[in-house]
Amino acid sequence: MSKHIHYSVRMRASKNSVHVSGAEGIYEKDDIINVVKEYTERALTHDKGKADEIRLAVEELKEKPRKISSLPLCTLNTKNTEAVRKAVFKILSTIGITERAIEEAFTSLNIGITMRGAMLMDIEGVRLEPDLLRGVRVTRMGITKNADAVLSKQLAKLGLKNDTVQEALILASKVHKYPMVLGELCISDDPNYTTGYIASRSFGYIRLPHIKKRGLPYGGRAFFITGGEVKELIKYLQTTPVLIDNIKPCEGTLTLKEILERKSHRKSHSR
Ligand code: WAQ
Ligand code: MG
Repeated sequence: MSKHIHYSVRMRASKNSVHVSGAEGIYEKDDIINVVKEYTERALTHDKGKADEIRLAVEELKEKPRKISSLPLCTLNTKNTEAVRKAVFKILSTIGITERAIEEAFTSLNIGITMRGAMLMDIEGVRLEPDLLRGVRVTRMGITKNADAVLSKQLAKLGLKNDTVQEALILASKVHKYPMVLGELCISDDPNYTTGYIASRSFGYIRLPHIKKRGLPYGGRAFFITGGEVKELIKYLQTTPVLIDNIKPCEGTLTLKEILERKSHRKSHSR
């Protein structure tokens, strides 16, 4: 099985030159035709309007995808943007990200400009990505059929059966496999999608309901980075193929206290 050649399949759709939808994954040859069909259908029936241009890329991967587990997932019981801010400061500061950096990330994500990729920020809030307008795009990630079935089932149990959660979890799981990445803050650019997340290796993927007010058409991602070679990190994010083949637990809603206690447990176990 593992000797099979893998392919990266990516789709980007736009209408009047404005991005409307995108999707990507890593697949074996026999699945390519169905995936291309599925992605094309998705682009033609998107909420933001029918695409007038669909770009598809199918590329043989020269490198064998690295197999990883997903981050564990849970949802914080936040009721409004203020509660989200408080929780984000609390959680991210326990993993060494300064308040200044967190403040900087929130400010940059609320200016109203949507970047194509993510900001890279050191723990003091200094931006490290070479192209400050575009950011860094994470690509070449996917999930195996088996893991996808397990994840869909777990998310369905939580009432979370949607592509948005699944795709964000796959992306974050790739990103946080890289030791230089300490944490992440993400806000969707979809005006109707008001749940964001923070992610880190120690806390996993924490969904944050009400991270933004409904109607705001912008969002973004900030990756908080600690010492190391930024060029190598960018290369990993953009080109190293990563395939999720194992799903860590997906849980329901937790309080901030429960989440913070959990980290200290994990830490003491791993010592
Ligand atoms: N690499 C880096 N940054 C990206 C990428 C990528 N592949 N895709 C999107 N971004 C940046 C870009 O600035 C977008 O504007 C921003 O992130 C948000 O992207 O569990 O849908 O695709 O319910 O709008 C969170 C799900 C959904 C929370 C996030 O992001 C949950 C989402 P979107
Ligand atoms: Mg979006």
